Amino acid sequence: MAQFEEVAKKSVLHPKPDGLILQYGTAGFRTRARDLDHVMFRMGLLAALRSKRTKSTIGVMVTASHNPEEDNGVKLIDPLGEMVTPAWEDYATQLANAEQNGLLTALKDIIEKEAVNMDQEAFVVLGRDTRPSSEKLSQAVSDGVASLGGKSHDYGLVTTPQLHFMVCCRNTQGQYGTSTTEGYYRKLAQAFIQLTKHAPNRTDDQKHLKVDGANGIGALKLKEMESFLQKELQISVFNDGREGKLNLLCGADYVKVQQSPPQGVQMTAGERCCSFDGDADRIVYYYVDSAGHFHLLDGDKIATLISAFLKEFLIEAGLDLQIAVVQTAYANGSSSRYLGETMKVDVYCTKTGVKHLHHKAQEFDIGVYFEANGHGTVLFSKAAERKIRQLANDQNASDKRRKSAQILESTVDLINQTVGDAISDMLVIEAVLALKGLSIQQWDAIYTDLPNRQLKVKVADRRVIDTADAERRAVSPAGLQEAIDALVRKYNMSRAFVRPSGTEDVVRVYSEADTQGNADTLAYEVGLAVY
Ligand code: 16G
Ligand code: ZN
Repeated sequence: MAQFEEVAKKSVLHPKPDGLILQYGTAGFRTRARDLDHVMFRMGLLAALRSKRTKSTIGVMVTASHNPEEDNGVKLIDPLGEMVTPAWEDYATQLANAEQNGLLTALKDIIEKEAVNMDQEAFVVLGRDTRPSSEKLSQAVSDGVASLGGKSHDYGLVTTPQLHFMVCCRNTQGQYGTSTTEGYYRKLAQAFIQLTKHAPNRTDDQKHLKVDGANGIGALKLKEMESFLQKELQISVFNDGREGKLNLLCGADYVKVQQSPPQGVQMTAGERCCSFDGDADRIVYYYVDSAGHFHLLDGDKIATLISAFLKEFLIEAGLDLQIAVVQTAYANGSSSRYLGETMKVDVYCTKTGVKHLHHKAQEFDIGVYFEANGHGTVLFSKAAERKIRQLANDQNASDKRRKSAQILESTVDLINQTVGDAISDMLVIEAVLALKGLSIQQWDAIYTDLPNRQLKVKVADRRVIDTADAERRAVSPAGLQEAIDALVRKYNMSRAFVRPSGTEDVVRVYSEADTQGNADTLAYEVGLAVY
């Protein structure tokens, strides 16, 4: 077939280094940029097949998120803006690892297994982060799409969540929004302005926010968005990429893991600051107090703030909708306890990785999901959304109920339901703080984090570690969990677990305990037990 001839011809221009094996991991392929050209071409092929199979637009994002600038990566986005379905992750791995002379066989194998109609058209949208390698790699993706006769549209520099948004808009005939960056800014800004009308007396301090852009795409996009916000939020962007290196000593991952402020942000006591990661799908907040102590408000604090807000207005509106919070093993024990015992919402734990949380959150009327690292969003079921919108427009309802429903409706519009989104989450948080009249210190004081520590350990083969119970227990190698249990028993209010990373060749260790010293020692000891 002519199509396959074209693939054969073009693939020679994107050769696979012999013997290189890569895995479609937690969030796609991720490794040194120089090893990725063939993967990109092949992901173009796969995206074209997925598009034919689903008769929908598929997204391909070129980014390595919070990884160092020298790395890159790629992930596929399914029709409704969600992560590509697991069976296709396996195809991605097979296709990426086929040696050059086995590529067509691997491709035909997928076509056969999925009964892909090759006469169907394919349409793929592309996006990329600001890494120097991203443009060329993105070109390799579109070569792949074209060699199967597919068409593509390149959005160029966009945040990961913006591309998810575009895919969803395109496949829902514009119901979710307009599939341009301007459409995205307009939708979010309108919802934000609508929402903050319910907090008419915001001071200049409350309207001002400092953002660490991790020297990445988020900084660029925030500047583009500024005018749409009509001064309702005044953002000072630091680490905007003009000088510093992407993710180096800054960004959400750095701040969360180091538990210290990023370089390059001038902070004064009590001021609200936040950090995005390299592709702007994560956010954490923080401040320094008057004694100079650093306070981090991570994904768990964000989940608590947002779910408390939603719950309050659901009650005010008299809407009987079930709300649940989904977390991972990394969630601070204090947060899970507060959510369950004080706020009385259902709390669930899943494996690390957005797709797992997202999937679980879909089971509820309203599913709030956040990883402690700051990746998360809120999902509203179709029925929940319909009830909220109906009440918001119901002239027979009491003013109080209608107004509460209007607040919920604007919140729905402000949230990027396709995936965690630093820009959207930031606007939600800013609006909630404004409506509730909370300072960042008051938000922080809702509950107190247990001191905790994260470490990574290099081992010969991280795959020997197998986990169960949402990664909270190690089932192999034999004896490891017993060793961890014995260590944990030595400390008060303690907990620890290990898991193989899905994005780096390391084992991650997490601990928490009554004091920082104990959490540190426990993590260190568990690290030794793994080694
Ligand atoms: C990826 C995941 C993130 C997860 C992290 C864990 C997505 C979009 N991103 O960045 O959710 O927290 O991996 O990395 O799923 P690790 O497996 O190396 O600890
Ligand atoms: Zn990211």
